Amino acid sequence: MKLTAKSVSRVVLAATLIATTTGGVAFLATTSASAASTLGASAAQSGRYYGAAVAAGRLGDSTYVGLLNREFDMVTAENEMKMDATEPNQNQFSFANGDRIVNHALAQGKRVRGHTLAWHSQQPRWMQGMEGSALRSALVNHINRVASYYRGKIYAWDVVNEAFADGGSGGRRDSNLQRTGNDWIEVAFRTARAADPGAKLCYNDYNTDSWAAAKTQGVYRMVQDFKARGVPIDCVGLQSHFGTSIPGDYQTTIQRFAVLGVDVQITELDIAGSGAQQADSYRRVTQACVAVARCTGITVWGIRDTDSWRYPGDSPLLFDGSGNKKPAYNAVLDALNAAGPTNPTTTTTTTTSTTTTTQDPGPGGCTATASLNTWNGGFVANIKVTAGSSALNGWSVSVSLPSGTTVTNQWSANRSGTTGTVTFTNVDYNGSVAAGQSVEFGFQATGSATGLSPTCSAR
Ligand code: 9MR
Repeated sequence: MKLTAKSVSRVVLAATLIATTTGGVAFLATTSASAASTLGASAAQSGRYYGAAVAAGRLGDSTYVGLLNREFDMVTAENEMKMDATEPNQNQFSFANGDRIVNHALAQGKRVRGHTLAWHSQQPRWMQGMEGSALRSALVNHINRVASYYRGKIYAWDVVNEAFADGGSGGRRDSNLQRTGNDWIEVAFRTARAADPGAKLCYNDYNTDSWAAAKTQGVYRMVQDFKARGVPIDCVGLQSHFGTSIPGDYQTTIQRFAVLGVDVQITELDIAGSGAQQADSYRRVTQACVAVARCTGITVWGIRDTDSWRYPGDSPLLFDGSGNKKPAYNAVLDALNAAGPTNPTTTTTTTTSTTTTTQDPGPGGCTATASLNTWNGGFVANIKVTAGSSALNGWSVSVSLPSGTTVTNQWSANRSGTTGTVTFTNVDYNGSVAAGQSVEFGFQATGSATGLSPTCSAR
């Protein structure tokens, strides 16, 4: 989205949206009645996060960094991890500015949302001129390299940003990426999953806040389709760049996406206005999120008004230019505290998967079950290893693969073999499993998963 008066007014007219992601595992509050005094701590009481977009160029500003360190527990790079920033020349990668933000966040115990692996905008010049299969390959390479580089450090990636058209069509936006074929989005998600299996994978867009909007419906149909076909998607980001009002059906939008089995995250929140009106709008957004278990966090798109992409036309954030709390800040804090301490409901994964239980876990034994995300030509298998009635001090899982199937990578396990019977064993941190407890590992393969049936034994 470009910063123009037109786009901001369009947001004012059209927007309402929220998004969240959940890990399914919430943080437990340590007290039941005390109100927390920072955004991050108050959100954590209900298992959520409160984040901000951060610019590397402001990390030398002590007021800015003071607010960041004190108030927020999730960080998004405002521009530094986009395609133009990370691959300025084809196959030459540049992570210095992204690293400044990621390293600051991790050193402060904060988590990071990755933004963004694929977008029609802010492409490097070399990519802008590409099309067809060359562009598709460049896209896959970009996602592979960037997501692999940051592997293990990212809570959730905005894998694809703003791929749907504005207006009433509910269809895709025209772009060089879209013209490589309608499957480009699912290819992007599968590539990201393989490169960083531990990150949640989100689709992120604006003006998808109102349930009544055609654009919202288009994104909803895509997520529904992805879930039905096992395309890996974990979350939907509602950017939520708002005018002074919030769509009346915003919570409905959040709820409807959540029911599809994805987390919802509010990813780029900012709201025009001032004083009590702005505070009320921020309160309503916060309340809409905390009302839905799978709305797992909120990120504001900047810290002080003067840091906002919308300044000076709007003063849409929670702190004024001097770093003072605005009425909107207090409204958000109160709404977050009113929500806690409760945990977002632990969620069940509803991917299109087959689960096969093998062997009975006797004393000293174990079971292995496989959940599959399959596509034409490959699959990801997540394997759950469960100890029987006594603890394990090491485990080994064998999988017989159909002819023509080849393992390409694995995580949280060692592997021997790539075809035929492939054996996975625990790594140093997941070999000890208490009686009845489980650990998980996974692998990706090309070929078919037909008949995949893991067997587990203790080592
Ligand atoms: O806030 C970002 C601004 O500094 C950049 O100039 C702009 C370039 O497109 O991107 C802004 O962030 C956008 C985000 O990456 C995607 N959603 C819309 C945001 C505001 O335009």
